[in-house]
Order: sequence, then C-alpha cells, then structure tokens
Amino acid sequence: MTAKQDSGRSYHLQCTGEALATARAHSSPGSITLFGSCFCPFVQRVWVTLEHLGIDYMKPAELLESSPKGLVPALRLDNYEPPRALNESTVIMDFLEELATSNTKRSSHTTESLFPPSSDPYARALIRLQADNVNRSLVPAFYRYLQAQDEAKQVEGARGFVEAIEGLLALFKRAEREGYTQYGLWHERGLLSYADVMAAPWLFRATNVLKHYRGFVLPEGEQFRAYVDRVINHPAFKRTGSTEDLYLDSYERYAYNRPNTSQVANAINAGTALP
Ligand SMILES: N[C@@H](CCC(=O)N[C@@H](CS)C(=O)NCC(=O)O)C(=O)O
Repeated sequence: MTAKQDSGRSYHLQCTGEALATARAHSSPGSITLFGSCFCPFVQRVWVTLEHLGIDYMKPAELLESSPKGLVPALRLDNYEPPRALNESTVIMDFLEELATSNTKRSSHTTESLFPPSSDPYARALIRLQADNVNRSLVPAFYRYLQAQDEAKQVEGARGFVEAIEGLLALFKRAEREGYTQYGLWHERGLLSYADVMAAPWLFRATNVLKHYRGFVLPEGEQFRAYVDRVINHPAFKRTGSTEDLYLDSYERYAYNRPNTSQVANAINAGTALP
C-alpha cells in the first residue's frame, strides 16, 4: 500500500503559510511564550486555543526551546520571577481557558469559551467525554495507522482509525440526543469546543497526511464531513495552519516508520502509552 518511497524528508523547522503570518504577528515578547514545532498537532491545540480565546502570546516562528520532557508544546510564563513553564497540551488548554475566564472577570460562557457555562456541569462533562475519547482513541489510532508498514497492518490501522472516529461520532450524537445540539455535529456558527480543538489537528492531518500516505478518505456521512470542514476551516484553526507540503514532508518519517522518529512513534511501536 505504501507505493511511494521514503525520500528522506524531515520536519520543517519553520512554519509556512497562514501559520507563519500568525507567528510573525506574535513575534514581540509578551508574558506568555508558546514553544513548539510547526508540524506538531499537540502544539496546534494550544495555538488554536490562544488564538480563539484572544490571549496575548509570543510564538517564535522556529522552535527555540522545549519542555522538561523534551516535548512540545511548552508555555513559558514570564510574569513569574523567575519565569515558570507548563507542558502537556491538555493541561495548557485547561490553563488558558481558566486564564481567559479569570482575566476578564466574566462568566465562563462567552462565544469564545471552549466550554458550556459552569452552571451546566453535565454539559461540560459531555465535552470532556468527547475530549477523553480523542486522547485515548483517535490520537493513538492515527499514529498506529500512519506507522503501519505492511498491507494487513495498514488495513487494520484504517479500521482502527475509522472506529475511533465512530466512537467520537457516537458521543456527538449522544450530546444531540440529550438536548445539547450545539455540542453535537451541528455546532452553532463559530463555536469551537474543547473537544473540537483536541481533535481538529488529527482530523486535519487525516485529510492531507493520511490521504497522501495511506489513500485515506474520511468516513461517508454528510454531517460528519460538514463537521470536519467547519472545524478545520474555523478562523482560529486556519490561522495556525501551514501549507500542505510542510505536513507531508514532516510526516514522511512516521509514514515509513523510520527508527527513532519521536517519542510518540516509539511508544506506538512498543505498544506502550503515549508520552
Ligand atoms: N502528551 C504531550 C505530547 C507532546 C508530543 O508528543 N509532542 C511531540 C511533537 S508532535 C514532541 O515534542 N516530540 C519530540 C520527541 O519525541 O522527541 C502533549 O499533549 O503535549
């Protein structure tokens, strides 16, 4: 199934396209600095969150530093003396959401908020269930599929990835059934939830990286396709996107399962938990 040949291309060190313009627009020092490589989907989660919540930050166009585990994203907080740092995309997203809420002293429910109002803990839990599904199913399934080399493993990888998508769809449908249509597949216009931001970087890479290296097409279904379209074309997401060549080049290492591609790739090969 891997018809093409490994051409030895590697990660891009600098963003391109809209992501480069966004990084340049955020090149003056501020109290929050986001460190991360431009191809990385975990970084993109945090970057989309910063953009969507309208939080001031600096984003070097190139990767300058990384977190204690050597993983990106990492956030440096310069309003502490000495500066402090945070890592883990999900923890950083939670931090930014709380920061946005407390900074403006507003109720937690605004158009930009990633969560439903705190007056509805059940609705918030539904979003967290969706996000949990993304982290435990969709993300590892993406890498298992992309790193699979022989044909049988690739077929199995495709099946696993589609099943993970179906699991997420089932949770969206549940939200709709329980009266939270805005957190199902038919989002309110402009709405971006915590779970959407969690999933979007990999759904986006499914439409270019998996398509290119595995001939993958998203599962049928008008509603699902419209959902993916809406999320990956959301202005906050688009502002963090590089041009397609950056992703195709950067993921060639994964697609040919080159040794020591990354800690994530190693964990997938070893069948252990992702870092
Ligand atoms: N659990 C981490 C994962 C971050 C992660 O794996 N980042 C990758 C880039 S996409 C990385 O820094 N890899 C460096 C390496 O593996 O050495 C998070 O959610 O932030």
